[in-house]
Amino acid sequence: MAMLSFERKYRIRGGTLIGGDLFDFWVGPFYVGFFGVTTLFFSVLGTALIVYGASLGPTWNIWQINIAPPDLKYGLALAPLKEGGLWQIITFCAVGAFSSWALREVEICRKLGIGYHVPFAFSVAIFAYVTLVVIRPLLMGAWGHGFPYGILSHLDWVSNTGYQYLHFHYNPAHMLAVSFFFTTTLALSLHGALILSSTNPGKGEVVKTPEHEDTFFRDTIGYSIGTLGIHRLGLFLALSAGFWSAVCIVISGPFWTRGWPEWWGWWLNLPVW
Ligand code: BCL
Ligand code: BCL
Ligand code: BPH
Ligand code: UQ8
Repeated sequence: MAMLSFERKYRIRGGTLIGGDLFDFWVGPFYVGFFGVTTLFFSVLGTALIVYGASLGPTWNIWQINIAPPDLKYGLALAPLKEGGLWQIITFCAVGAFSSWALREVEICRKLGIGYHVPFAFSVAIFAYVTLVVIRPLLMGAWGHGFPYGILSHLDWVSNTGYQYLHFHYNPAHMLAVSFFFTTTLALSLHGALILSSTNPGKGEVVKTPEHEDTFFRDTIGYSIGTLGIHRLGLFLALSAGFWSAVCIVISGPFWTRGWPEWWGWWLNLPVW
């Protein structure tokens, strides 16, 4: 693949965390690196095992394919391949692939001399996934508490797990997570719209400045958080959404085993009513 002139400037040696120069090269647009190789290894193996699991039946219907975790009776032990063992190996591959992907991002940041913000943010998503399939099952004593790998079956798991706690909306950490997801979308819609409004003018008009952007919000709501500030806020909102999601599920079971509506008893029991 032909290189753009700026790519020649940034495609420099070094910055690797492991392996020195060994995998320090690009294939087409992709940086490889040691962690590119491990990403590819875990991704191909994990995906192949999903396809193998599907081939065991009962269906090739893409919506219905399901790789279930082991029965609860296996606890934290390894299960036979066809009774959840596949799910266990796929989970291992998935954690390996996602962590490798994050570390490959770190190496790319080091080469470019930029901050680690993106891999840090991705690690919050990985943390949410690991909470679902490793931390919570460990705390509850069985791999069977992880979610099944299937397009529809994982939705069944969410619904069933929700109703197990009678009314998941009453989970206070779930409330925070949901509110942060909504706020993130509000912030991105304002930001996307504001940037386009000033930098994508009609034919014959000039591009406006950050002053215009600030002024729009001062005129509208009396305050502008600023051009750097909105990115800090956006990152904070998105990571809070992911973080409180992990919290809301890890406390369901290991910390609170009854219905979530009951948790609000502390409020009703305040001596002030
Ligand atoms: Mg889910 C929906 C993947 C965890 C609740 N979920 C989806 C679908 C997609 C998916 C099939 C759209 C997601 C999306 O746009 O995301 N979910 C998915 C993955 C994980 C996961 C890969 C994971 O942790 C590894 N989901 C969970 C956990 C619940 C959960 C257990 C809380 C987060 N998910 C729900 C609910 C819904 C989904 C509720 C839906 O309504 C929706 C759906 O339509 O389901 C049928 C944003 C990300 C992107 C836009 C980036 C692109 C991601 C692509 C689309 C992912 C493809 C996954 C592919 C089919 C998986 C196989 C990988 C191969 C083997 C390599
Ligand atoms: Mg709820 C969880 C919103 C109703 C039961 N619920 C969540 C949270 C989120 C949410 C706060 C999921 C986001 C998340 O964890 O992302 N719920 C939500 C909303 C409503 C709602 C807005 C609503 O009513 C308007 N929930 C209900 C009802 C219950 C209920 C009341 C069911 C009856 N809800 C549950 C349960 C759970 C949630 C149970 C959870 O477990 C879940 C949660 O908090 O999980 C932590 C985090 C993101 C991830 C886990 C994705 C990780 C992605 C990984 C790292 C990368 C994947 C790569 C992929 C494979 C690559 C594909 C290949 C490429 C495309 C090439
Ligand atoms: O590269 C990226 O983006 C382009 C990284 C990424 C990120 C990043 C990246 O830098 C960041 C900052 C985030 N995600 C952030 C977040 C949010 C909060 C912090 C959070 C809401 C979120 N990501 C969510 C999600 C979801 C949801 C909601 O479900 C999905 C599906 C994703 N993120 C997906 C992705 C990918 C597009 C990308 C990314 N987020 C990471 C790509 C990657 O890791 O590639 C290496 C791995 C593979 C190519 C395949 C691995 C295959 C496995 C071995 C087998 C499959 C197992 C799986 C468990 C089966 C699941 C079946 C489902 C039907 C349930
Ligand atoms: C055939 C093959 C794969 C060979 C590989 C060869 C090899 C040995 C490679 C090793 C390295 C390796 C492991 C490569 C893996 C290659 C694979 C499999 C890649 C998968 C890629 C992947 C995960 C794709 C998912 C794409 C997707 C659906 C993303 C969803 C997120 C969204 C919505 C992205 C679209 C917008 C975008 C591009 C944003 C980026 C961006 C941001 C955020 C920004 O702020 C900004 O402004 C400053 C930009 O402009 C500069 C942006 O572009």
